[in-house]
Amino acid sequence: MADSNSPIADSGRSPFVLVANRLPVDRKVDDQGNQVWRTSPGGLVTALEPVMRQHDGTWVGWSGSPDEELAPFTHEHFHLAPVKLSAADIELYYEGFSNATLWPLYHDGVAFPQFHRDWWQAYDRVNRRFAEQAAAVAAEDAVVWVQDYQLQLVPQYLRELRPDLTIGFFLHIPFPPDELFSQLPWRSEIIRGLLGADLIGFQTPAGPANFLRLVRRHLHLRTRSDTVFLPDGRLPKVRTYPISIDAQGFADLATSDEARDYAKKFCEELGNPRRIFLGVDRLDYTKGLIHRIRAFGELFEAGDLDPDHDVFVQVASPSRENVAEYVKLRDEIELMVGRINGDVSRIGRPPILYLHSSYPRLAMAAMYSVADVMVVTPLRDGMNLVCKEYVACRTDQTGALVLSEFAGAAEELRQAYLVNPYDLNGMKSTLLRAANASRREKQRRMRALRKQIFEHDINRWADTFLTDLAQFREAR
Ligand code: GDG
Repeated sequence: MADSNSPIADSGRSPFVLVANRLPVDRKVDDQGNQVWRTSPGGLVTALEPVMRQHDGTWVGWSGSPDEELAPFTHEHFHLAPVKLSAADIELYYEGFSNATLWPLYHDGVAFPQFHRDWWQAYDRVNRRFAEQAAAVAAEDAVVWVQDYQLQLVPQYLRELRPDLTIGFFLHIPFPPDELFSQLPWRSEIIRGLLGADLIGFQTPAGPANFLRLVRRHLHLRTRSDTVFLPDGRLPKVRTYPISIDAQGFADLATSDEARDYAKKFCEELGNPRRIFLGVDRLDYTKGLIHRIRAFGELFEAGDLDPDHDVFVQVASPSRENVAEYVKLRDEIELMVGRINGDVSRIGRPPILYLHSSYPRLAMAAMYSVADVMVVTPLRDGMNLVCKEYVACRTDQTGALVLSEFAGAAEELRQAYLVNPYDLNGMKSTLLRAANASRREKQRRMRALRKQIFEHDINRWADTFLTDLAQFREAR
């Protein structure tokens, strides 16, 4: 591939290895028509870049294309060690077990999790492959940090292959209670897989509590406080590390001239409404889009919101379009929005602007900076970064955040307008309360939210996790 890539450095072994389902790069076509790699935008990539640079780190992950055999290479500050996935692996391990078994099961079962033995076998096989690649690129006594629900067996396989390594694991989505998790036919295997790590991190305190209970119940192991006692003498720790965003980066983006221009045009195109309500989500059934749109439909139909002056903009970025539940959800949403707009709209002014599309980060920051009310109402969410990005972009301390109690972020963002998204009337009245609050009231809340987010940004999250992991390494 024609690119600035160079083969991986020296011995190809790194003292720091990150393992995630996807590599932090996407393939793009440049002006000359060549295929090149571009670093993907995103909080995790931004946060880990300095760590990767400082430790000459290697990132293990899938390139995003099926059946592609790629040798390790270097792009910008990242050494990349690709893991090959066949079309069948993608269907069974990724779309199947990861996104149609684990994803719904770990999100309160808001959609039915499907259990298929061949999906599990593929998950097991692919996890082993990721572990083998990590083992191949990790230097003696290296630190390896494994990310997320697609790779829960990697810590154990990696430990078997390389007992010298220090292994951390972080789960980005909720970890479910016993009552749900125990449905999983392979529940003990997953718990054992995770216990290969020295440190297991979750988004909220419910994670460690649920996990430790399962360890006692299914593996009959002793636990005390945040520690598991394993028969081989190892003592893995289980703790909470709420993830965050590059708060200053978002604030800078939102105040840039380009974002201000974009925001101005955006408002003009909307007809400069009195109030903008905004939702930004991946199109996912966990994000509560149906409940949210229904609430807005009722508010417009009842005249509580006025289509001449109020608009609800919903950005739904395309996601997992090969998974059946997601196709169904998209149809349902489009039917609902069409009905509401048909019933309520005036010519040229639909009350709900539904955008099934992805936008550049600059556009997102611009939209956040002009949204009077940000509506983040997932049915269950590990953390939710969108609400934190909104707060970071409110450099003038205005705006109101309506936030679901079931987002991990609600544990920290107590000054948001908290709602139960299943309680339609409660959600409607809170939306109106947030929209009609005095400027003073909104500023008081926003100031507190901003303090929290700027003091607990993504760098602090990564530093805290890696410092704890290094301590356990010393203690070993
Ligand atoms: C998982 C967990 C946890 C969305 N649309 C566009 C776009 N985005 C960006 C947002 C935000 C990110 O995607 C979404 O992050 P969330 O946290 O809201 O949700 P998940 O994707 O479900 O993430 C979640 C997270 O992992 C981290 O641990 O918080 O609970 O489910 O950054 O801005 N970005 C751009 N265009 C879009 O159209 N550029």
